[in-house]
Amino acid sequence: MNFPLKQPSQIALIVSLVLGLSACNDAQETVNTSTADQPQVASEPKIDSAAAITFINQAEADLAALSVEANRAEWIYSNFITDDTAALSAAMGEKITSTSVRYATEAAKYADVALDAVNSRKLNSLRSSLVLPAPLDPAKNAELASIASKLNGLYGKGKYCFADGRCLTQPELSNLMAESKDPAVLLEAWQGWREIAKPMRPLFEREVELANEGAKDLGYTDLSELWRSQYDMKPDEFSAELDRLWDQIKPLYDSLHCYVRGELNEQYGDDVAPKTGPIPAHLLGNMWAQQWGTIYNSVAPENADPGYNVTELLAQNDYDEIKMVEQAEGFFTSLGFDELPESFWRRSLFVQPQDRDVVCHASAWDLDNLDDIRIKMCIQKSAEDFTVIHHELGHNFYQRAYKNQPFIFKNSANDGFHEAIGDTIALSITPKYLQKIGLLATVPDASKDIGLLLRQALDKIAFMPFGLMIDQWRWQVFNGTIKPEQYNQAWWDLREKYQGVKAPIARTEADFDPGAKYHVPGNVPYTRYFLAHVLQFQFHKALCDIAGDTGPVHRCSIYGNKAAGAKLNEMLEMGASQPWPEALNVVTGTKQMDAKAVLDYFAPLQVWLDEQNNEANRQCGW
Ligand code: X8Z
Ligand code: ZN
Repeated sequence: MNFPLKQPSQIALIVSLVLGLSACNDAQETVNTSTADQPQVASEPKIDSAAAITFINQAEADLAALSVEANRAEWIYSNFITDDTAALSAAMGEKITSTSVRYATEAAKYADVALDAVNSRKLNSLRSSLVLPAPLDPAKNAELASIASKLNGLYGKGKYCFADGRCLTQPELSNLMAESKDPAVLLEAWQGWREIAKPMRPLFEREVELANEGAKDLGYTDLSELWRSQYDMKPDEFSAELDRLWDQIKPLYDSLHCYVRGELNEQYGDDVAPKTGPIPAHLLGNMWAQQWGTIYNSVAPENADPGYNVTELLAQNDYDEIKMVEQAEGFFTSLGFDELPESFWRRSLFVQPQDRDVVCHASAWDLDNLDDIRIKMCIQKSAEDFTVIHHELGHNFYQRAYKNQPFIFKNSANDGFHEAIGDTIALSITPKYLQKIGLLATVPDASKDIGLLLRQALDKIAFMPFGLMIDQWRWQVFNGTIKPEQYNQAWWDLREKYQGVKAPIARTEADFDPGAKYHVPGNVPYTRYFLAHVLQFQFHKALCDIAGDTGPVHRCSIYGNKAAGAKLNEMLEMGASQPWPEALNVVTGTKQMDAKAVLDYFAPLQVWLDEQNNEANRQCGW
C-alpha cells in the first residue's frame, strides 16, 4: 500500500493509526486565529481530561470516515495499476497522512493528562501508530505520498522477460523458483526479478529521509524508534525481546541449515552448492530464500517421507482457486465462525487478470471496517498458496471479530497477532485433516513424522531469521547506521549473518536487492511475521490443549472443535483494546512470547537433524 498504511490487511485501521503528517493543519490555524484578538491565556485550549476525550472522539470519528475513502482508493489502485489510479492513491495518501499527523501531534499535548485506561490507550495509539509519518511541510507530505505510491506501483508492475520473449510476473517467477532444479534457470529468474528494484533506490532513499523527518516532528529520534514503539513496551526492550526469542530458535535453525546445505551439496555438487559457508540463495526454492518447503523433495528423509504432496492432491481433486478458498473458509466455520459474506466472493480478486497490472502480493482487506472484507491474491494452485489463503482468511476473520470495537481498537493485539491467526489454523492442516476433507486416502503412520516435521520446518524454521533480518536492516537504515551507499552490502551482510545465505552472483551498489521484496517498497513492517512465527506455535499448542488433543502437537488438528474456536474468538474480539500480553493470556494462559512452543513442536526433528549431521560428519555453521 501506499502511504502510511500499516499493512495490507488492515487498511482501515491504518488510516487511523498510520498517521502521516499534515501540512495544512486546520485545527492549529483556528487556534492561532482566535488568539489574535484575545489574551493568549484565554485562547489556549484547556489541557484537561474532558478536552482530551473530546479530542480523541473527534479524531477517531474523523479517521474512521477517512479510512473508508482511503481503502477504496487503495483497493482500486492495487487492482488497476495505472498513472491515474496512482495519482488518486497518492492524493488520498496526502490527505490521510496530513490528518493523521495532525492528530498525532495534537495527541502529544495530552500526554500528561490523567485518563481512564481506554482513553489513555486510544491517545497513545493516535500518537504512536504511524508507519510513514510525513514532515510538517505540505510540499514534503505530497512528495512522500507520491514516492510511496510509485514504489508500490514499481513492485506491482514488475516483470522479467526471458530471451524467448516470455514475460513473467512475480507469482509466476516464484512458481519457477519453486519448481525448477536447473541452477541456470534458477539463477536467471533470481537475477531477473531483482532488476525491477534498481529504479527504486533513489525513491526509497528519499522516502527514508522524509519519514525520518516526520518521525522527529512527532518527538521520536527516528523512524526506527517509532516502529519499535508499537508493542506496549519501550523500543529497546522490544529489540531485546527479539534477541531473546531468536537465541531460543537459533540452534534449531543451525541444525536445519546444516542438513539442507549438505543435501543440496549432494544434489548440485561443490561448484553450485558448496559444503561449507553460506548457501547460495537461488537454490532454496523461493525467490527470497525465506521459506524452503518447496525443496522438500530434494531433501526428504529416505525412510520417513509421508508420501504425499498437497499440490498434487489439489490437482488430483480438481481444486480451482475458488475451491481452495472455500475449503479454507470451511476450516474457520468448523470452529464456529460465521461464513464469509456474499460480497467477499463477489469483490475479492482470486486469479491474476491477464489484461492489466495488479499488485499480486497476497493481502486481506476490510473496506468498511465492518463486513466488506476481501482478499486480493493471484492464487497459484499449490500447497504454498493453499496455506497463504488460510493466512489471508485469518486476517479477515480477525477483522470481522473486532468489528464492534471502537475504530482505534479495530486492530490486532500487536501486529504479530494479525499475521499469526491464519497460520495457526494452517498448522492444523495435518494428514488427518486432509483425510477428513477427502483429499488424502490414508493417514501415514508415526514412522513418517520426521518427514512431516521436516516439511514444516523448511517453511517455519527457515523463515525465522529472514523474518528478523528485514527490519534489522531497515531499522539501521532509518537510524543512519546503514548509509545509502551501503544499502545492498549491508543487506547481504545481514542475510549472511542471520540466514547463512549468500547472493549467487556478485552484487554491487547499483543493485537494490531489498526492493525486490514486497514489504520494502510497500513500507510494511516485517518483524510482525517473525513474531507470528513464534505466536502461532503458542496458539496452536494452547488450542490443541483446549480441544483435548493428547497426541503429539504436530499431529493435532483443531478442525471442527468449537471450544477451541470460541477461545480463539474471545481473543480476536478484543482487537487492540488491551495490551497484547492480556490478549495472549486469553488463549495461552501466559503473558510472555516464548519460542519454547516452537522447540517442543520440532523436538523430534532436532534430534534427527543432529543425528544426520553427525553421521554425515558435516561441519555446521557458516
Ligand atoms: O506478506 C505476507 C502475507 C500477507 S500479510 C502473504 N507474508 C510474508 C511474506 O510473504 O513475505 C506471509 C508470510 C511472510
Ligand atoms: Zn498477512
